[in-house]
Order: sequence, then C-alpha cells, then structure tokens
Amino acid sequence: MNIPREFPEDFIWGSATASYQVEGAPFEDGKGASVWNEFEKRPGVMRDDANGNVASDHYHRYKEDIAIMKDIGLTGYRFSFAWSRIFPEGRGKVNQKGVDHYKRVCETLLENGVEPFVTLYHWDLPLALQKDIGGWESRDCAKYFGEYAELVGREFKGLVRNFSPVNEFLAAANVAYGMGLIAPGLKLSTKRVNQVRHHLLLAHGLGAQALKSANPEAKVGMAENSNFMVPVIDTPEHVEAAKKALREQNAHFVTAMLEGKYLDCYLEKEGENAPVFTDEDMKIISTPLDFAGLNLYHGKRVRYAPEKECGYHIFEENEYTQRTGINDFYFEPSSLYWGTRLFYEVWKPKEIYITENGTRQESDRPDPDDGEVYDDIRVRNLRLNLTQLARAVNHGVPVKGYFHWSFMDNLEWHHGFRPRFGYVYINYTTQQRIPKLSAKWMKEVIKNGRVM
Ligand code: IFM
Repeated sequence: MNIPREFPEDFIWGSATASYQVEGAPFEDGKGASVWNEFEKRPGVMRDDANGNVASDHYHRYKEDIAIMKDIGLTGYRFSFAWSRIFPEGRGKVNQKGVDHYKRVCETLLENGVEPFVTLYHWDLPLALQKDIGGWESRDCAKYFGEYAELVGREFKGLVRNFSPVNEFLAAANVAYGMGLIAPGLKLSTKRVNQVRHHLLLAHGLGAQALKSANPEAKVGMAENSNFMVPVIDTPEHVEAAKKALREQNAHFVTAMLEGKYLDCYLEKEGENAPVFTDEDMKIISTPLDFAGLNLYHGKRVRYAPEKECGYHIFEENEYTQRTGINDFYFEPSSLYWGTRLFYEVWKPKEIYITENGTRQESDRPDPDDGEVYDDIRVRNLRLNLTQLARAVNHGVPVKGYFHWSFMDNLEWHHGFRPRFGYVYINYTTQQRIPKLSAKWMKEVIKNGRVM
C-alpha cells in the first residue's frame, strides 16, 4: 500500500539525555563537583542508594552511542553540558578539557548527521555556587550563568546552532529548593522558592542574550514541561476554555518568558510570597526566542465552566486513568495534538519542538530466549502519541522535531536506575547497549516519514 508521508523530510527525529543522568565520570578531566555529587551521599535520598559515578558511562562511550543514533536514523540529539565540566567552580577559571570534550561530542554528532541541541542547565549546579552564594537563591547565580552561556556561545560557534538555557523550571526550582527531593535538596519557604524561580527565569533570559550576542546564528528556545490542556470535546467554547486555562496555569514561567509579565492571577495567588522583580528583569526574561521546546508528557482535560470565575474547569484524574509512570503524569496521547496546537494559538512561537516525550517502563529487560528487549508498551505509546503529533503537523502547527526521552536508559534522579526510558537498553553491570523494539520501530517511522 502506498501511504503518503505524515512528517516532512526535514523533520528532526531526535532523542534526549542530560549530563548527570548519563555521563558518569563526575570528577574526570578537571570537572568540578555538582550539587548532585553531594546530595547523592545523603542516606536515603536516592532509591537503591544509586549514584552518578558511572550512570550510562556516556562520557567514555559517546562514540558508540552516536553510532547507534545513526543506525536508528536519528537526526537530532538533545543533551546537556555539565556546567562544572566547563567552569569547575561555576565561575572564574575555565576547564579547557571540559570544553574540548563537548566539542568532540558535537563534532562526532555532526559527522554522523545528527544535529546537536544543547541544554545549558539540566539541574546539575556547580557545588561551589551552592556553597559560596546559596545557588539559585542568589541573583548572582543568574549572572554567572550568563557568563557560562557567553563562553559556550563563543566556543561552540559553528558546532551548535540550537540551545535551551534551562530545562524545566518547576523541577529546578520547586522540587530542588522547595520539596527537597532533588539536589540541592532544600525545603525553603514558598517566598524563597518563588524567588529561586524568578532567578532561574532571569538566568534563562541572560543566557539567551549571551548566546545570541556571542553567536548571532544561535537559535534559542526553552525546554519546559508546561501544564498542557486538552479540551474535553472539540467545540469552540471548550477549546477557548482550554486556551485560557493554558495561559493561566502557566503564569509562573511561560507567560513570563513569552509575554514579559507575571499574570495578575499568579501575583494575586502568591500574595506576599510573590517574587521580587523589576521591569528590567521582565525585559530580560522575555528576550525573543526562536523556538518553543515543549517537554510534553501529559495534558489536563478542560471544560468550559461559565459558573466559575475563571471560566474553566480542569478534570481530576482518578484511579481509572492510565499513568505514564512519570511523576504524576497521566497518559493522554491527544495532548501531543492539543498541547502543540493550543500553545501555538496562544503564543505563536515561530517553531515548536517536542524537546521531551516518553514512557517509563521498569519491566524492560532482555528476553531470556533471544536477548531482545521487547518494550511493547513504549511502542504502543509512541504509536498513539506520534499519530496525534502528525495531526498537528498536518493542521499547520509548526512542529519541527520530536526528541524522545530518552535515547538510552539512565539515572532517573532520586528514583535511581529502575525506571527505564530509553530506545536503548543499558546493562548497568556490563554497560552493554541493546537497542529495544522501540528503536526498531522508530527506524521505520524515520525511514518512511510516517507512523507505520
Ligand atoms: O528524566 C527526566 C528528565 O530529566 C526531565 N524530564 C522528565 C524526565 C522523565 O522523568
């Protein structure tokens, strides 16, 4: 049967990782400690006492990993630089060996036809900055981040075009500094956490400016797991209600970046805990972006609710809704359609990338009979999700690429190594890599430009 393509030829088929989750080599070649190297030593904070000493050994095996990417047909790789490989103390003296390592990674990617998409901060703050200035509690941390971004922009000109300054603000601020679940593991008051959030946004803006002034060809976008909305049925009043909910439920990060303001509803809700900020801060935070990167794992169903002051109602999930296994997220394939479409209608980004989407499957393991890893649930989810994404592309939403979380199994932060997300299975004893069934399925999708 001759079925037409659903995704354009130049669609970026990518996968994603983050430095602490995959690299290992925490102190090699002059790397400074990050907050994770300290946090993971605390008794009881990491499931199974996991640590990042080896992880998926990507620091040493990146060539082998990139060869697998090429074999699958992947054309993009989103990964993060460990800030403390480049600035061991977070500021001041540069560690050239760290810069050179990432240059080799980027060169190898390009040689294999894989476009690097670099995240500058995926939660592994240099420990020295936490100890010396209180990490993101200090406004200066955003300033040092800007200096780091400037160096990266300059050094990686010609190697990296696409950057995201900060991955997921909610985890970087609230989970790290409020709930204490991830490094640095603090439980600060709401007011202090809100200020941390603001400083991270400021870092995003200063980072975007620095990258662009160091390299005018750089394209910068966020990588944010926004609260995505799905209208409960597709009638105009429910669609409008979902759009309103999308804007208001993302007032703490997305409206700041894309509209240059914290919405009144957010500031009123926070009251005296609202962050302290200036007009100049908001200008920096809303530095124009080239793309919106959406870490899109879920969507909340919304209905029009004229009886409510806000005009919409978000449905609660219950025990019958299927979970993706990622935090509290529920499986909602139509969020790939509605999430991208409504985001586009509300904020009109020039381009959209799905910077993360994936499935956690703890049961992934080699089949005792043939050694293959049959991650059937992941394939099922991918099939449903990509069908919805294809709808968005074909309805004119400017989605330019899809990065699966993750390329390979890795250290899922404080949840340890048991949650597996990769296209590629990692045997953590031998470091053997086994492309899973999902990798084989993706190879066909990429080759044919459509969901098979
Ligand atoms: O592993 C994480 C990643 O670091 C950030 N986004 C969600 C993923 C799965 O939980």
